[in-house]
Amino acid sequence: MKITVLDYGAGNVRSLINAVEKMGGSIKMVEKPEDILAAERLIFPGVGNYGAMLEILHERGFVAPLREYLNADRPFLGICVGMQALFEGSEEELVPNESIGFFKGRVKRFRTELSVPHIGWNGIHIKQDSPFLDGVEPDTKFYFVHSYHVVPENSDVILTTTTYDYPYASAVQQGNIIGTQFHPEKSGAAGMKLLDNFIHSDSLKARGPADIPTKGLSKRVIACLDVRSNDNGDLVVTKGDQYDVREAGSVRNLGKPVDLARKYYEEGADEITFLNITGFRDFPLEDMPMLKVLEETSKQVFVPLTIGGGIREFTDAQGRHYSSLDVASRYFRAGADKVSIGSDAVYIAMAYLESGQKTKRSAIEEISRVYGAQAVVISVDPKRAWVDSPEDAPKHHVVKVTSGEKGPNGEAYCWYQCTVSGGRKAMEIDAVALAKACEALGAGEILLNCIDKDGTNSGFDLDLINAVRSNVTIPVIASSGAGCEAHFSEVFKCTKAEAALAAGIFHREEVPIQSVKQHLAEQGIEVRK
Ligand code: 1PR
Repeated sequence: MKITVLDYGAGNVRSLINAVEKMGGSIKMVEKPEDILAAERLIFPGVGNYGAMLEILHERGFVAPLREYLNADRPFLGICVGMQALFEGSEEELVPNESIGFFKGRVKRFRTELSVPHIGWNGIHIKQDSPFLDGVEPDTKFYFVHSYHVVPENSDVILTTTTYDYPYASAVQQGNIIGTQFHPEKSGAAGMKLLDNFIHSDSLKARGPADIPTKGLSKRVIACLDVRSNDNGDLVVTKGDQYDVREAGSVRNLGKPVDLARKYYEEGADEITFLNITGFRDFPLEDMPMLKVLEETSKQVFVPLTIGGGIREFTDAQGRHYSSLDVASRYFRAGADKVSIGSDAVYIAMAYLESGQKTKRSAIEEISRVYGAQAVVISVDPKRAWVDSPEDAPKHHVVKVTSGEKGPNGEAYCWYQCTVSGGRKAMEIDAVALAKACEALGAGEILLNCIDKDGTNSGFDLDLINAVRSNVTIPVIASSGAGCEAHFSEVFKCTKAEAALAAGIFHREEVPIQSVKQHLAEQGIEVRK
């Protein structure tokens, strides 16, 4: 079956193409308006900003043929913003452009105390018996990443609801027109089954109402691959102890990036993060192997992929300037769903805090504006700066260390000093101030490392995680220090972190991902099985 894909240039379409091809579909990309009406089955994947999406659809003359295609009730799957586009308008942006308006209703921002964006694996309560959902087991979870959701006027079009503080419509269907807020192409085997159904079912029409409830949002378990060239010039997964990746003078080699990413996907990792740890000094677009790694990984791994390292503006030896948006765009096209900004975020936040002005031109602001907040992760690399009391560091967020650990002179308090360039340079900003500033500038998630804990197997830094998580409303990924299954339940019970990331224990095969998940489930913590 030929599947036509409407790509308006935002986000990671490569993963969808790879997923459709894996399920036996052949791809035709929409190049001109006529291609829409010529489609047999049309998929409209959308990521990013609603207003930017609509502007491009209008500019390229796609709105009229899309309306005609939809009104003819021909097979259509809109994903995320590609579903939202079918409604009459969005709170995300008061855009001058008219929306498609196939479904009555609007797109609204989450109104909740929970962190927004809603990121992670969540259940779907099935409301229509649709061939599109055939084969979905009870309690199956799908991958969501969004700050806005649709509110249909007619509840009969709701295909599924999902609960994030309150239930909302997470998929809609009318006739052959289907929209999902979640990403089938990022939802592992369960999502692949839905794409298979869309591609191959003779009829997509729902057979009638249904009422199959489900469970809620999972805590995420993320596998992290620190990648760099070793001394022979091979790109390897490495791992440091407190950021020192050399052993007996050589860079530790723990495996090949694509092979390890696939292994962790198959073992049940909810996301994969690649950190190009020398990206701060090597311009990543010259470091083509990293783009290749993503391209190859996205053919085999159908959960979200984050890439970090070297996301910043750059002028090459020939004088050609690349904005941070150019760099990020290359990564998204290669298969990344999110980019993670480390060093540059520190410089951006410090400049913002000093001037009080948003320039709109920083990497955080630009990438977030074009690709959406959910695509911008801030990787924070703090280390403890010990003090005797909060008065000793009045400009910083000081915490009392509750683990019993003490500074070199018996200090019981510390603040978390941010670093740049892979931990090499300490800066005059603390992790809480950095996280708050980056949230204000449009970041969607915090990846919270801790140099003191990294590679120590001694557990996550709960004080740091609590300090940051209680000062932002975006999700926080706890990182650094995982040494056993119990450290994961501890971080989820003692903090409000939405996800926990580990590297060393997975690479050294000390703790399999499945036993982390099993342990969490036994402890009553919701996980994707
Ligand atoms: O500054 O934007 O170019 O980004 C560089 C990125 O590379 C940052 O995200 C930074 O965290 C990362 N990085 C730089 N140097 C190192 C290093 O180790 N020498 N890796 C490094 C940091 C990432 C952690 C690690 C956890 C879990 N490591 O996420 O994976 O601490 O480890 P564990 O479970 O083994 O304890 P830029």
